[in-house]
Parts: sequence; structure tokens; C-alpha cells
Amino acid sequence: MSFSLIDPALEPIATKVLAGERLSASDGAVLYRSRDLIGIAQMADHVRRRLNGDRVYFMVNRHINPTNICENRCKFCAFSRSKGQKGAYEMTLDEIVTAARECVPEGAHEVHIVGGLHPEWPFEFYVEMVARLRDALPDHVIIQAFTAVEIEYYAQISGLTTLEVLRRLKEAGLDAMPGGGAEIFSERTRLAAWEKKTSADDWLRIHGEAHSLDIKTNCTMLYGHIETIEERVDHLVRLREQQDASGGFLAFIPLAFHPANTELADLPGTTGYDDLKTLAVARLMLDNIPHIKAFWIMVGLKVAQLATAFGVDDIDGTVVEERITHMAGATTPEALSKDDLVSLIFETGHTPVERDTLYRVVRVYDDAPSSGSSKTPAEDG
Ligand code: V47
Ligand code: SF4
Repeated sequence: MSFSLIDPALEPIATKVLAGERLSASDGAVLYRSRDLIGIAQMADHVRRRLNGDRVYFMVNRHINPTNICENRCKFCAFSRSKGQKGAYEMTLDEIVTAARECVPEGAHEVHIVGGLHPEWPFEFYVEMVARLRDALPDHVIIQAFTAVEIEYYAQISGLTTLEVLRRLKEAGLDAMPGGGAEIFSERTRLAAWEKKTSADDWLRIHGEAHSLDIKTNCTMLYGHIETIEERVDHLVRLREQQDASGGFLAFIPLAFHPANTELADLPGTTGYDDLKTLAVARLMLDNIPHIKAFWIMVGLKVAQLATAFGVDDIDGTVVEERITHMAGATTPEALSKDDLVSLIFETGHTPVERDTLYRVVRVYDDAPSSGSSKTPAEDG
């Protein structure tokens, strides 16, 4: 097995990839600076096949953002509003439960809940939200809710520690946490653009605490704004170290910055080239995180589909209603059907696998949707 590389600087990295050796931070920077995108793709595909075979995962899910009222007002965020500002909204618990229940007949296996840091809602509101959702939803629908930033805020408003907050939420029915709020771990970028937000150390500590309670989580990196290549690589290395320590990250999702309607609106946003390279470099650097997800809402359907040849084994889900990226200028649809996702994956020659949040297999698809043929997990062995 060998790769056809154009860039000789990639040769020592290719040797390590073939031997299954860990890449260093300087390897990460070499990968990012190389123009041999196809060489990098071949290596990422090799790792992806070793970890996930020819499977590409997707899920039937629904995103719910209970409020956009937020105390932080990060400069890259077009979603948040101050209380009383035009466009501010807040959902009632009844509305949240109704929205969640709507996705059950569609076959959903996850509700994904992320919102602003509301200045008046008490911590008990969130505990009740999770408890009511757990009551209203069948067991197979996983509640994946609240970023580490929200968990830290609930600790501040309740006087509890973040570990106690996580314990209370788990007792109420929280199954898993999404990966948002990590942004870029560099203190330089945080102070420049999201000063009030959770620091890298706290974000990582909270995920470690969640893992210690067997709450599985995802991790993310917001890229394509004011960060340097070295800061991206450092972010990946710190995630890898946390995974070595606590082991509960399921998937890494690079989040492509969308500048419209933000305080960073003069920045250009990401290119397809950068999106694909970032996904591939992530697959190569994050040797201990099982899945790399291309969030089609952010990178677009065409890049998400191509990404399956760049180390990606997951393209997220049906989503249903997405506000955070669409308010920042995303032109992707707000939802996709299950058939759309299956067709998209099927065309790439990979096997579409419907999953739940914890990557338990719901269904393996052997044919394009029109023929309606599929295998159950049991048939899949
Ligand atoms: O925390 C905010 C980011 C995150 C913008 O865990 C922006 O499975 C781009 O974390 N352009 C929320 N990104 C979304 C998120 C997520 C999405 C899909 C799946 C999962 C998962 C998690 O979106 C925020 C922030 O990092 N964000 N504004 C923007 N203008
Ligand atoms: Fe608030 Fe999150 Fe937007 Fe920052 S990114 S302003 S924390 S909603």
C-alpha cells in the first residue's frame, strides 16, 4: 500500500500513517500548508477505512434552539440577541416538548438542543426541560443537549459546580452533549472575539467531567475566521490529549465560519478547499476520536458528499430546523429527508448507515432509496 503524493514534504507523514503512528503538531502544520490536497485525501481515506470501513453514517434528528437571547454576544454569532431586542425569541417548555415530539413519527433518534445563555431562566428550567422531554419521548430518542458553555453558565446561575450540574441533568434524562462552544482554544482568539465565553481549560474540563459520568460528547472547532494554522493544529492536539485522558468524544465536527450578519462580516468565510482539507487533517490528527463529521448545513451538500473521500464517515442528519448557521448566511436547505441523505451517500460508493447519537446502528442501506431494500442491524451481524 502506498499513496501517490506530489508534495515530498508529505512522505514522512505518509510513513507514519501507514504504520498507524501518531502525527505531531508540526506534521499537522505541514499538512495544512501542503497544496497536495489529493495526497492528504488518500491518507485520510486510509485512516477512515481502517476505523470505519466503507460506512458513512447519518441520522434522523431534530435541532431545537430554545432561545436566542444570550448574555455572551460572541462576535462571530449572528444568532444571538439581547433581551428585548428585535428578533429575540424564547420558547416555552410546552413548545419545546411539542417540537421534539413532532420528529418521533419521522423516525428520529435524537433531539439536539443548543441555545443562548438566557439572563432570567433559572437552572431548574433546564432540568425540567430535560425531564419533560424524557417523559414525552420514547427511549430510543436520545437527548443530546447543552454545550459546555451552557453547562458552565448553569453552574454560575445555580451556585453548583459544573460536575453537579451535569449530574442533575443526567438524573433528569440527559444522554449526551453536543460539541459546540469550543471555537478555537487559543486565548488570543478568545480575547479578540468571544471574550465572555468559556476558556479552553474549562471547556475541556467540563467534557472530561461529562465523560466521567458516562455522558458521551462531541467536539468541534470553529475555523475560517481570525485563527492561524498553528492555532488550529494546537486545538486538534488539545482535543486529542483530552480524549486520551477521558475517552468520551464520539465525533469531531469542524464548524465552517459563516460571516454574514456577524461583527466579523468583513471576513470572507471558508472555501471548499479549506473545508475539505480541514476535515482530512482532522481525520489524520485525531487518531483517537472514532468519527469525523461533515455538518452538511455548514459546508453544503456538495462538499459534504465529497468529504466522504477526505476522511469523513458521518454527514449528520435531517436536522429539520437550523437557525445558528442560517442566520449567519448559510444557503443550504434547513432540512433533508432520510432518502436525500441515503442517496447522497449511496452515490459516493459508500454504505449509508443510519445511526443514533451513540453510533448504534439503526439500519444499513444496501440499495438506493427507490428500491427500498435495506438490512436490519441484526442482518448486518
Ligand atoms: O457553538 C456560531 C458555532 C455552534 C457561527 O455536536 C457558528 O453533533 C459557523 O455546535 N458560523 C453550534 N458556526 C453548532 C454545533 C453543532 C452543530 C452540529 C452538530 C453538533 C454536534 C454541534 O455553532 C456554536 C458555535 O461554535 N457557530 N455562530 C457562525 N456564524
Ligand atoms: Fe451566545 Fe453561543 Fe452565540 Fe456565543 S455563539 S453569542 S454563547 S449563542
